[in-house]
Amino acid sequence: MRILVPGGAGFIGSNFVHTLHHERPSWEVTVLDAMTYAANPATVAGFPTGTEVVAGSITDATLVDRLVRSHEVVVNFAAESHNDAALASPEPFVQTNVVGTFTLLEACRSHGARFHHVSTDEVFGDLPLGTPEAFTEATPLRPSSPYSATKAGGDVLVGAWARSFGVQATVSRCSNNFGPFQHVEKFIPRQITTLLDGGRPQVYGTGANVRDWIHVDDHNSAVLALLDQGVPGKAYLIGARCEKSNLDVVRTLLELFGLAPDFYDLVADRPGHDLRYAIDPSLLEGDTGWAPAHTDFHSALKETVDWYRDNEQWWRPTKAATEEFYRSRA
Ligand code: NAD
Ligand code: TDX
Repeated sequence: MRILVPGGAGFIGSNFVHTLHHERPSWEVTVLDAMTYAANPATVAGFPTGTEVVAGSITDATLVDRLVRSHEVVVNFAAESHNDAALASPEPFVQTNVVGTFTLLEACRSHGARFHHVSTDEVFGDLPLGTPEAFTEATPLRPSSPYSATKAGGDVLVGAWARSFGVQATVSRCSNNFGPFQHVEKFIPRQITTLLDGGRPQVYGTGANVRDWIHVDDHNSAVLALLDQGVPGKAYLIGARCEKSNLDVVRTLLELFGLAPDFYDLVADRPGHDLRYAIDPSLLEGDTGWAPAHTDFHSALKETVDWYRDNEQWWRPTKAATEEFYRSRA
């Protein structure tokens, strides 16, 4: 099997490359990645021997067509992925998340490739705080941010290409991921690396916003299950039933660092900040038998802290520019 992994140099895609190496050792893996600021050359340097890496954009129709022609399966992780970056400059999000998805779909249509598109629960907008309500496959798309609107745009293209053109395509919408190789702009790695530098975590608003956390390896095991068992034309939710407020997460980190529970700063809120995400993963569990392996959030978070402590050479080159981005927006 030859598999093309657009976005394979980013956080979730690079972990997927390692998952493939362990779970599907005979598969030939090609990564296509534009190597934006979000990709780390050290991630690529650590890929298993035999992984082919092509530098290029999913918006480049000629390149994408040539690559898809020689692969049976495409799993797309390529995206502009950061909400705060989309608020500062939305144009690349439209290009990559909408036009790039279109470009991949057209190539899959031409060459009959199986397509799996990795998306996010943020396409549903948000839920109220303090209710038991959760997103299901029946929840309507109601994106509230520039990032999630462009992800929803890509998702609906996939559904239309499956129905109208018969492309063998599935979509998965996952909750917030954490684990190794995540860019320090994101909430958990930002706070871990700030704490490693002796600084105080920076929490937006009151810290009451809730995210539903999943370890990146559990996300990727679900993607593999859907590649095998997903029904073309369907969109599935992936989540591990692990809702936490941002303050809960920060307090767990402070405990892991042996610091006082009030060692953090409340800072200006994100404009339009979604209140709460929560996933009901029953359909995925029922259809595929998938279950998450990292069910103890505290110990999975500790392992993630240890990874950043042990891999400073991986994140250090991006830390100062990331904090400068946040300072410039304050
Ligand atoms: P990331 O920003 O870490 O990685 C994205 C990768 O895509 C980077 O390597 C980047 O260089 C590459 N890329 C960007 N534009 C490209 C282009 N035009 N052509 C080719 N490559 C390009 O993001 P991530 O966190 O790994 O997210 C991957 C996917 O998973 C995204 O679609 C995101 O919406 C989705 N997702 C992420 C999370 C999360 O918590 N991180 C949760 C649910 C869904
Ligand atoms: O410094 C911070 N302080 C803070 O309070 C940062 C960076 C974030 N936050 C808050 C905002 C969110 O409520 O933490 C929460 C998580 O923030 P992000 O890591 O930026 O993630 P989020 O906006 O929830 O989106 C993430 O999950 C869904 C990914 O970045 C998306 O790619 C994915 O689709």
